[in-house]
Amino acid sequence: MSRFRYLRLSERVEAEGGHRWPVSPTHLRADLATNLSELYGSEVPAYTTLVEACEHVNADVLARRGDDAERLGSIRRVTAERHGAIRVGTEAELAQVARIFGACGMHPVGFYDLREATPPIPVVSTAFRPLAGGELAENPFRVFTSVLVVDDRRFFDERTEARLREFLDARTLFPAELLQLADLMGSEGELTHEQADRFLELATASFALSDEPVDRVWYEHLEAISSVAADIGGVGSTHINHLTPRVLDIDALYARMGELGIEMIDRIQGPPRVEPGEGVDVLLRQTSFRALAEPRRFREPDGSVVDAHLRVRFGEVEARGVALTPAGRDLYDGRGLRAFPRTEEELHAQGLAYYRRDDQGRLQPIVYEDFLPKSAAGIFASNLTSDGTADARQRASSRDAAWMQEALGRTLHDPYALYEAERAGEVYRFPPR
Ligand code: OOG
Ligand code: NI
Repeated sequence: MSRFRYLRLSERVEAEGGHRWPVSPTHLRADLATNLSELYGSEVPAYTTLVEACEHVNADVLARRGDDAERLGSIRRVTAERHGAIRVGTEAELAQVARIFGACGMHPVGFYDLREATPPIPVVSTAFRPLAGGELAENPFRVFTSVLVVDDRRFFDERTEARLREFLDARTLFPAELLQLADLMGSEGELTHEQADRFLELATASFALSDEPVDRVWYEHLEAISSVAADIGGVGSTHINHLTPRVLDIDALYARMGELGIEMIDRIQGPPRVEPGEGVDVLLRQTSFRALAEPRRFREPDGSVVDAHLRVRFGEVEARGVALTPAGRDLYDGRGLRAFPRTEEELHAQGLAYYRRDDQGRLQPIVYEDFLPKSAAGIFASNLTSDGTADARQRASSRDAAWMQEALGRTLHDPYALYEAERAGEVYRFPPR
């Protein structure tokens, strides 16, 4: 990790003329996103190529389409926009993640069950993100966060479950000082610069790829079941699995990455391309480059440590469209884009997508701020070394939004309630738990 140097707030403050205002959650979120981007770029060089290619494509789209290019977010927002993906093992770890991201004004939204994806993955997930339009405009950093379902018998037999629990309960992902600083932000609503620096240093380090040796036999046992399970339960720390920039024309980006010699998966996931004037971009489109072989150290049964490689982390890019209402989403899930009207006026009139009217009565789209992991299951699939093994005859363990909220120890927000409040121009209020 020697090449990585995290950005100190105090250095930036000096560059800004020496003001030392307290640090807000919004500020902390923007700085965490920047730091994680620096970190991930130092670990995965192709990520930096991807970010540069996105900036290039975005500049082209802006030059070509003018103001229209910014209807789904200002170029400032889109340039800084990232989503991360992390994976943890236990409810306790998930609750800690909620405290850390909570300090950055990122709250859990939505419940996703990846066990229903093809191939099935033994995790359930939520996404931590800002809730209000103004916060999203400032910096929309979001992190898709998955937790392993250790007691799902379709994946893990009793013995593996017991060993997983033992392994996971014995590890510490986040230092106590980081959690204390997170709670301080929670209660005070601000941190001093020194506290914020320390928070960023500890938080960023918690998501770095560790060079601690991985137990070969245990890792391979889990990998045969699911490589995501191995990535979570086979290693002693967590890390950013991918960090995804946003692009305004994902087809152009896909072509450009090919020209740069970076091998992409064979397609773009999500809704098909819509030509300008022939329809409306909805939800989320994503594509990725294949997982890279990264150096990792393994401990062999005889105790020796050897250098080897693992392919678990991949590069992903996304393009976002308008958010669909529940009716719009049902239509999309059932019949795809073919069934959709072609204009924003019609989408709005039929109650299929979320729009607001501006001062001049023009429709303004409300951006889709969430995820489509089932459509992105292709991204998982194309990056797994194997589909793993799941025995469909075994008992599934029940996991739902109520379970997730309990594990998080805080309100789990419903994405539709957030879009609805945004459309109505209301301030979204935290629902009682
Ligand atoms: C998360 C996969 C979901 C997306 O963009 O849909 C996701 C993971 O790989 O852990 O990031
Ligand atoms: Ni992703």
